Amino acid sequence: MIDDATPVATATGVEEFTQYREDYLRDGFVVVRDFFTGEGFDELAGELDRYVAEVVPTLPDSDAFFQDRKSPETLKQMQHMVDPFFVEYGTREPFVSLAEALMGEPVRAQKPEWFNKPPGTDHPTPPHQDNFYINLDPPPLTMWLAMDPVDAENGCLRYCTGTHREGLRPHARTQVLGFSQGISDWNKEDESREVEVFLEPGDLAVHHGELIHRADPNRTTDRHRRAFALVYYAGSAERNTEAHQQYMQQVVQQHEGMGLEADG
Ligand SMILES: O=C(O)CCC(=O)C(=O)O
Repeated sequence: MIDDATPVATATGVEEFTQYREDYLRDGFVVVRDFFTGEGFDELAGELDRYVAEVVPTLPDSDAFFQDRKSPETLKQMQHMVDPFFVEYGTREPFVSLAEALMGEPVRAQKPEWFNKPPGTDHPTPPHQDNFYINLDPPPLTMWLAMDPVDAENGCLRYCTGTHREGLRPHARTQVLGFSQGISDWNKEDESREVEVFLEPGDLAVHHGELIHRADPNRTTDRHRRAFALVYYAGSAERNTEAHQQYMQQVVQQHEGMGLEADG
């Protein structure tokens, strides 16, 4: 059973985005410039600020990750955002139409996530494949909307082109909160296939759930690297529940090892 996504959503503008499907299927990612700008972007940015100020202080440790819990400005990740504004955000246009165009069938949306690399923090994103965490067939896709300018200095995403066509790689436990598992046989050839994804606010990167990706730490002293993320499941997707339970146990073990309070 899949209980962590909306029911299959209605999309009304799929044709506008079918042009991106060929590149997505070949490379495992696409970048759509100026995807979400203007009033929609400003509203989202304002709601994210409100969520950070008002909701995050009420969340359990397992739903909002800090580099240093005692310093609110080091907030680096929000999981499965739960208030009324966000809970069904993934059913909105233009996100849901792009998801359906890329997936080739109607989709379901997970609750949104938010990723930051606060300035001056040593917080790399280990190489991983999202479907090692999510365990769906067919694999999901992730949309990553830049809320700040993103470049090599502040920790842009790095996509390993074409790796989504080669299956899941072995993962092992990491010390990075929020990314409990990383690829354990990461090598020079993977690195040679990497594409750096530089984005401006409102640009969107979308990656296939089995595309290998990672990001360096933010090496700047004054620039955040915030992104709003939506994960979509194919309407027909089935979960490998055994693999998923195993992954969830690994997350719990990581959180316990780091002294985090459990959710619920
Ligand atoms: O923001 C990051 O550094 C990583 C995000 C990521 O791995 C994802 O959205 O799948």
